[in-house]
Amino acid sequence: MLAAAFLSVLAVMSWMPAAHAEDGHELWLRYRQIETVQANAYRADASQLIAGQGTPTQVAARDELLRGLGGLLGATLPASDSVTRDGAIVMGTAASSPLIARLGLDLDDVGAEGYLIRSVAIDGHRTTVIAAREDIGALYGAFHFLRLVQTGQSLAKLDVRESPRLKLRVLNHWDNLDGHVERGYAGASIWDWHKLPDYLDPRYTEYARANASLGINGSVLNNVNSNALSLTPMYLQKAAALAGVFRPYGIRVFLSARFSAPIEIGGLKTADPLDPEVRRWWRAKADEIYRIIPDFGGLLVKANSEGQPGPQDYGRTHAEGANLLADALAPHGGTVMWRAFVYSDEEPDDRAKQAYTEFVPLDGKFRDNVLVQVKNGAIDFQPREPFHPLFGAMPKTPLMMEFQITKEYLGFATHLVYLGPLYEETLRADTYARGKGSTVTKVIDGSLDGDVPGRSGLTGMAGVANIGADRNWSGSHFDQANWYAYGRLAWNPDLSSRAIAEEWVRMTFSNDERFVAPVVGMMMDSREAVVDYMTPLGLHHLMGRGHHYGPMPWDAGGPRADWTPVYYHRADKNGIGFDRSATGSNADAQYAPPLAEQFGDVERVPEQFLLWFHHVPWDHRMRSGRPLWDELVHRYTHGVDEVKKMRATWDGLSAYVDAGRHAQVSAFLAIQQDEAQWWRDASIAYWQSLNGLPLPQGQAPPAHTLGYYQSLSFPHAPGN
Ligand code: GCW
Repeated sequence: MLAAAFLSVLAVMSWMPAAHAEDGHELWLRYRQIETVQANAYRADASQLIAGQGTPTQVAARDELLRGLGGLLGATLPASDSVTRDGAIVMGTAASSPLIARLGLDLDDVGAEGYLIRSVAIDGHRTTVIAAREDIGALYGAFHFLRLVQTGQSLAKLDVRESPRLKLRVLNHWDNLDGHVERGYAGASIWDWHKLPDYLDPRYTEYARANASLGINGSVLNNVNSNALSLTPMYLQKAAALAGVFRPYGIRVFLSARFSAPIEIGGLKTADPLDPEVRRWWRAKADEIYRIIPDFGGLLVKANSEGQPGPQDYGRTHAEGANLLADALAPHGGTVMWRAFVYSDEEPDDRAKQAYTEFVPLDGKFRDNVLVQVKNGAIDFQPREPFHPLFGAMPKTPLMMEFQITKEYLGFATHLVYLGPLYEETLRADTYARGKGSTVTKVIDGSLDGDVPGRSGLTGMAGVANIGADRNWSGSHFDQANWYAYGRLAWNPDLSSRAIAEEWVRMTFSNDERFVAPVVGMMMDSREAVVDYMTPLGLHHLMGRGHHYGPMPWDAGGPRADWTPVYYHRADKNGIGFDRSATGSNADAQYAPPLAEQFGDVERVPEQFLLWFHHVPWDHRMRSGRPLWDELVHRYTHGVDEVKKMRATWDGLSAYVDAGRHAQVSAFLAIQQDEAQWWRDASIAYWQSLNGLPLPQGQAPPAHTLGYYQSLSFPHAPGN
């Protein structure tokens, strides 16, 4: 029987057509049939499935294994109640599976979301057990097991024990109720608010599956620049419908709250956090939300930042504002994620300093169910920033990391930039807050200060989503890798970005080593390339005003100085860079002493942050021996050359990718090359207009005059 099935599979495979064009919709969960010899080997370790279907989550886990293994191995996995042959897979919890209960596995310390995957013998048969304490752990284990097959790993002698390091692993959607996505480059919002709650687009389930495959367990549905309407009954019903779709996949729904909602939708005269009416209003609102969405996750708030209302409008602090909402949510177990992305509307202090200045004095003043959500750097998701000085500076307050997955400042959807190395660089940065080894990861996972008396055990990571209605979800095939890397790092911040890239490439494209190695290489080099062609050596915030598309280092004027590039580069005929040392804004003093000293010393600062922390003359001697000006030009050119290399690499790989995806990536790389050249040339033309210096030997002049670059305008650039 088996042999016959095997032969028929071979027969099917022999006339399988060559790779069809794919549109990327299936993400990393493609489950395409793997090569025959390997599939046969796997079939010996995946010969039957014993798994419950008593709850929606159990059904999801079981369906995923059947779908995944069915696709990968090209054969339907028989489902059964008992282990009758070698290669059985038993999945579940002690409650859902008598077999797992019987094994008495030690599941005590895997937690509610963790799992074990073990090779064991059951009734004399080689068996793989995917066991968890809760159904959701088994679902996560199912995805892990599939990943092993998708990435070509052995299933013999498995001994995996996994649990997430962070409790909240959430996506922040900057999606407006009208379907526009702020900083979205993948089309409109996937939430069809108008048709919700009655019509549930199948995409919602696909979204939930994809996120669950990474362990993402929360979704903030609406933009932090929020509309109070999202808290009205009509929109809560719509959010509840999404919560219902996500629930089996372990994903809870959160909403961004507008601080002035009591006025706008509550008819009150004030939103003062200490006003008894306002407190009553929020408590009633929380009760109402939980009546509609019983497992609602909580509220995310952007307050007193970029014109958003907040507690400071009433002379109150961020802590008083956060605690207002925290008190309302606490009886229901909800969490407040209060953003630290703030900079004063009036005070012209160095913008890099303002979050620290406002938040450090509030350490210890937040309720237990508040997380302060801090962007990775102090300015704004630039291609490279030093880690935010708040990390390590608020030992009594759990801080949550906010990464940006959408590439607002990194070339939108058309530049191939893998963000894994950016995330990893931040997470591994040493804050020196409690001596050497006080990494940002230890700050956010609570291991650095978790034992500070009175501190809550909340931990979390947020990623600003790059998801939209485009068929490929993220606007480009390679941008899917950034969603993937974010999710994997939120589960385990110690994973290496290279290992994650490799996993993703294998699952998304091919296990062929001739493809995997060069593509992983491209991805790993891509982040440094974008730093070089856009903002080398610590330069930052030099992009077009408002839409943030393309270079505009000359831009000045307008409502606020700290929205303009000239504020950040401070270049003139003598030099360039923002002096954040003791002779300047002294922002470096916000870091722990050993780092503050290093950053503040122009001789010791890492060169990648030179112009972030120092204003130096154009002939400042670099470690390469070149003067700064030559080094800058060299870096710009190097960035462009890296893109040319990526193009050449990708062009040579068409044999390993379906034509559809290959062609789109090729076209986007061509756009990236043009735009990298544009960034280089426009930047060089502008700096030369200030410093009057000649180009170093062998460096090509900009293709156009400065006037040409300055004449370009993009009123309809996306995401604005
Ligand atoms: O990155 C900047 C963006 C704004 C965004 C803001 C924030 C949601 O340009 O579009 O607003 O940061 O993070 O609040």
